[in-house]
Amino acid sequence: LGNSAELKNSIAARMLQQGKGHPLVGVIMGSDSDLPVMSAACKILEQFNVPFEVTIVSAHRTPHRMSKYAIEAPARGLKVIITGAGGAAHLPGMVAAMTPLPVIGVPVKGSVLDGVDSLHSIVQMPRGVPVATVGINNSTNAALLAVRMLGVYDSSYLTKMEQFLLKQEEEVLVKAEKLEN
Ligand code: RP5
Repeated sequence: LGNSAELKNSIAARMLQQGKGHPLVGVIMGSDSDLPVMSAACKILEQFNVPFEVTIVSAHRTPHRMSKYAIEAPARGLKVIITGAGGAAHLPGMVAAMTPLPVIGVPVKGSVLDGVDSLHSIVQMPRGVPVATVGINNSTNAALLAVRMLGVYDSSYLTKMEQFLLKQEEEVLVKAEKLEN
C-alpha cells in the first residue's frame, strides 16, 4: 500500500472479493483522494486478520449507493462500518442514520481548514445518531476501535488486542531505556 497505484489495485482487489468472502468490517470513503489516509485502517485490519471490504461511497455524489450500502450492511454480515470523509463530511452521519451497526468516522484533512471542517461535520451529530469519531486522519485508531468492537462477541480479537497493547508497551519501554542509558 505504498503508493497511489498500489492503493488503487488493492481497492480493486477488495472490491472484486466483495460478496465472495464474509467481511466483518466495511471501510468506505467519500473519494479515492481519501485512500492515502484510509489505507492505514486497512493495514491494521490485515494485521489483525479481520475480514474486511473497502470501497468508495460518497454521500453527495452517490447518495443512492450510500443508502443501499448502509441499509444492506447488517444482512450482509458486516458488524462495524468505518467511514472516512473530508470537507463537508456527511458520509459517516448519514450512514449511521440508515444502519443500526456501529459507525466509526474518520475526519480526513483536506487542502483547506486543516481537517477541522471534517472533524466538526462528523463529531457534531444530533442526539440519537452516534458516530464514534477518531482524530483527524487517524484511521489507524478507527481500525483498532473496530477490532475492540469485534472482541465483544469474538474473544479471539480481544486476545489479539491484548497482545498488541503489550507489544506497544514493550516498544516504548525499550525506547525509554535507550534514552536513559
Ligand atoms: C469528500 O470530499 C471526500 O471524502 C473527500 O475527502 C473530499 C474531496 O473529494 P475529491 O474532490 O478529492 O474527490 O466527499
